[in-house]
Amino acid sequence: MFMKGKKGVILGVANNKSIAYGIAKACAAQGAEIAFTYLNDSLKKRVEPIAAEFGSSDKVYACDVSNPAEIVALRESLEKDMGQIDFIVHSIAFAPKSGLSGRFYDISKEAFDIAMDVSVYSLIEVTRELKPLLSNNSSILTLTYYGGAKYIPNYNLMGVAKAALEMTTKYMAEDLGKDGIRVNAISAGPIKTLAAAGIGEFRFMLKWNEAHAPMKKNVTIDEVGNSGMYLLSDLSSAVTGEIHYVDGGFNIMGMPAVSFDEDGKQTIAWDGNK
Ligand code: 0WD
Repeated sequence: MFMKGKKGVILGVANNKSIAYGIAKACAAQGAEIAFTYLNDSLKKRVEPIAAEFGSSDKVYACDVSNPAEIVALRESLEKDMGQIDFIVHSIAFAPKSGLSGRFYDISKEAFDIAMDVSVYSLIEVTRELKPLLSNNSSILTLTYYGGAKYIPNYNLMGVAKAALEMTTKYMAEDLGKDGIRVNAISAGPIKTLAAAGIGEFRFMLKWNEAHAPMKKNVTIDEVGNSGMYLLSDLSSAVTGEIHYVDGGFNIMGMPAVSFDEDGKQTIAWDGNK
C-alpha cells in the first residue's frame, strides 16, 4: 500500500474516461484518501458517483479554477473535512475552440488569456491557496502533452499553454522544494477524453502515435494513473521538477522508424494516407 495514510485532492475528473479518474483509481488502490472537485453543476452529477466509488461521498466540492473565490472555498472545505493533505492532482485544461485548429496567428487575446488562466495560472493559484494544508512531505502533479515541447498539428494555443505549464512545474519545484513539496508533470500520450474531443483531427493524432511510438500502442488512463501514483507517493521521494513522459516512447522519435517489405524496400509504419 504505497499511499496508505496519504490524503489529497484531485481536480479535473469530468467522467470515468478522464485521466484524473485513472489517477484516482491507482491512488485509491494503494490506500489513499481522496477529495474530488467538479467544475459545474452538470459535472457534479458525474463526479458524485465517482467519489462514492472511492468512499469519498462526503468529500466532493465545487471548484471552477477561473473563480478565485471557489479556490478559497475549496481550501476552507478541505481544512474542515481533511485537515492536512499530502497531494494535489491538477488535471485541468481549457482553451476556446478557436484556439485548437486553423491558423495559429489568428488566436485572439481573449482566447489566449482564458487558456493561460485555466490551464496554467490555476496550478499556481491552487498551490498557493492550499499550501497551508500541505504536509512537509507532499507531492503536486499536473498533466501536460508533447505539444508543449514540439509542434503538433491543431494543438496550437494549448501547445503554448502546456509549454508555460511545464516551466511553471519547474519554477514551482524549485520554490517549494525547501518546504518539502515536490512538483511534477506527466506528459501523457493522446487519450480519447472529453477534453481531447475539442482538438482538431484528434483521431489522426491517435493513429499517428500508435503507428510511430516505439511501443506501437496508445496509452490508457490506467497506465497514466499508475505513473501518477508513483509521482504522488514516496516511491518518487527524490523526484521533482520532472516532465515524465507516459506515451509509449513517442517523444524519443526524431523520424518515423523504417521497416522493409518483401522486396527489401524501405517503408514507414504509416504515412498518414492509408
Ligand atoms: O490526450 C489527452 N486526453 C491528454 C490530456 C494528453 C496529455 C495531457 N492531457 C491533459 C489535458 O490537457 C488536461 O490538462 O490532461 C488533463 C486532463 O484532461 P483529460 O482527462 O484528457 O480531459 P477531461 O476528462 O475532459 O478533464 C479535463 C477537465 C474538464 O473537463 P471538460 O471536458 O468539462 O472541459 O478539466 C476540468 C473539467 O472538469 N476543467 C476545469 N476544472 C475547474 N475549473 C475548468 C475550470 N475552469 N476547465 C476545465
